[in-house]
Amino acid sequence: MEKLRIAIQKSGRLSEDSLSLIRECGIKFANGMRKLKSDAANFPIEFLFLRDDDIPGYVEDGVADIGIVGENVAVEKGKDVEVAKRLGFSKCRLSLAVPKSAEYNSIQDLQGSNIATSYPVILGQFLEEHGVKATIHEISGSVEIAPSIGLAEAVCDIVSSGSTLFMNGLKEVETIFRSEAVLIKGKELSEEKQQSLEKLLFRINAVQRGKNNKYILLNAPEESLDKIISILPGMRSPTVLPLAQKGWNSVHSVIKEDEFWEVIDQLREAGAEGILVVPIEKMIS
Ligand code: PRT
Ligand code: ZN
Repeated sequence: MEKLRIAIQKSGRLSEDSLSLIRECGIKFANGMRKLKSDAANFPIEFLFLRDDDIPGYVEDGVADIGIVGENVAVEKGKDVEVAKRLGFSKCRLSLAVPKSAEYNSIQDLQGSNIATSYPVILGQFLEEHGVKATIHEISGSVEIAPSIGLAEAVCDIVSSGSTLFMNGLKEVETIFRSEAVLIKGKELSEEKQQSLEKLLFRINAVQRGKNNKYILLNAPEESLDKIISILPGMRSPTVLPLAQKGWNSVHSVIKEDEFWEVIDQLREAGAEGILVVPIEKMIS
């Protein structure tokens, strides 16, 4: 069978989460990260380990069929690839920052300035949309030092915690792009490869849904059973099993991770006891 080729960052911020996701999809492979290529034992897929900057180009050219990169890189490279799935990890933002002491009221303050960045395309688009004319200095690393060495009055760089900007005496003034890891695909895949991709996406969805939901078990006194059931959203409706102790039932359901604390409070108020919340490994819709 023709193997689906996936490009993954060789070593960097995306590598570990990309490989964990593949593993959570039940795909077994030799963790030969030092190698350029690797095979899977139980899925028609082949791994290419590359620098993230090269991944969109390789996917466009068909050297790889799919790849995992930061959306910032996918957009900046401007290659003919499409996002097949947002993956929810490596979240960060691309922001403009200026020295702490600089006065900043709006983007118009950057008219005529010099801005250092590794993202000239995304920045250029943003400046154009806002009618700002500035000189973009493209540098490939350590963008945050540009103001202190006199290269630029502002920088446009990836921010996650904000501590790099802070340590370099800069303040974040505009967020111009929000990013997360994405699975990109080339325009044309053979039918066999497309089928493997769909199989992979089905598994990724099941893993993501599992992460976004929790399995909940609780004991409910007979008199508040209806109330408790009405609080639980559930996939269909909760499972209710009688306990050995008369007048009590065990109720099982699934709740969304982000609704979880609110629902727990309501359940306790309604008389639920012995509440257990357990992770779900995979959830098939
Ligand atoms: O070697 P290779 O070219 O493959 O890797 P790379 O060094 O170009 O990329 P890498 O591994 O640093 O980042 C890969 C992707 O991770 C990026 O394209 C982003 O999509 C995402 N990501 C998430 C980040 C960050 N968080 C991040 N914090 N990429 C970079 N940073 C850097 C940023 O450039 C800045 O220097 O971390 C610093 C800011 O972090 P805070 O926490 O101090 O704000
Ligand atoms: Zn890179």
